[in-house]
Amino acid sequence: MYSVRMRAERSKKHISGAERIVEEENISAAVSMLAERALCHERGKPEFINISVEALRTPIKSVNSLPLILTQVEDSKEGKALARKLLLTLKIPLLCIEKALALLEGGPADGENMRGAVIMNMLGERLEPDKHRGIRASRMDISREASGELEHTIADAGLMSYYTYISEALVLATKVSSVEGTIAELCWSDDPSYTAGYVASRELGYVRIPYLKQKGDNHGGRVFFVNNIDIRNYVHEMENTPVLVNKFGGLKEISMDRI
Ligand code: WAQ
Ligand code: MG
Repeated sequence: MYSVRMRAERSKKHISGAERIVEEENISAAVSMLAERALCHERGKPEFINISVEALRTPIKSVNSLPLILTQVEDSKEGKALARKLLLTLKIPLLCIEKALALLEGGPADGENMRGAVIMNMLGERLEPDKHRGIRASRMDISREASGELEHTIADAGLMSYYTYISEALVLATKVSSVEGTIAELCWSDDPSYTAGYVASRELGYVRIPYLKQKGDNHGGRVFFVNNIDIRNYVHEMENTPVLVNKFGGLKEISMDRI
């Protein structure tokens, strides 16, 4: 199997990134699909596109996706209130939660978006070695069967127009939560038209929140909340261990009296 990865930049600023894990005969289709993605992004035309293809030499971890939990909120204020509650339920200290929200609101790389994620410990300290780039979860994908199951569920929920966003984010969050030491992840998109985000964790699943920012806001990002990690091992596993989602974890409801 091969890892095919794309990232696009303009004026040294991150525009988009995406990746697949494919068999040899599907490499060229994946490359052209990713090139197309890079060229038609709402954040702008890239001046630099990097697409890499690499044979995977480590065994692929096959996992079930996190369960998907759909929530409804009126606006980003309500969305953030829900995200705070979920993170508190997961025992993330309020100080860390507020710091993470403020970072994503203002652009965690000195006012710009990062290419990767912030790693935050339970003291609110940022552990990612490069505060501009951040850490990228990488080498992950979803099998055709699992994406078929996910597609059914998303279609039934009337969310088909967001399918690519949801599928890619669910795969990423599943990989992130599978790395030992991750307690939770907070994310919202940096695409100005896309207001949705999520709080993901092994304990509660992928809780999708339709509004975490206002339309038109081009800030976004990810924070991985961690406890007791060795940063080098953590980053190594996040970037390198190949993960394939082979089964969709299903649509779940969350009992709101827990949060
Ligand atoms: N690893 C770590 N951080 C990443 C990665 C990665 N592979 N890819 C993106 N990021 C960070 C980076 O800082 C981006 O600026 C930020 O996340 C947002 O990336 O409807 O679209 O690709 O359920 O814009 C979530 C909601 C959508 C989906 C997330 O993220 C839904 C999204 P984007
Ligand atoms: Mg984006």
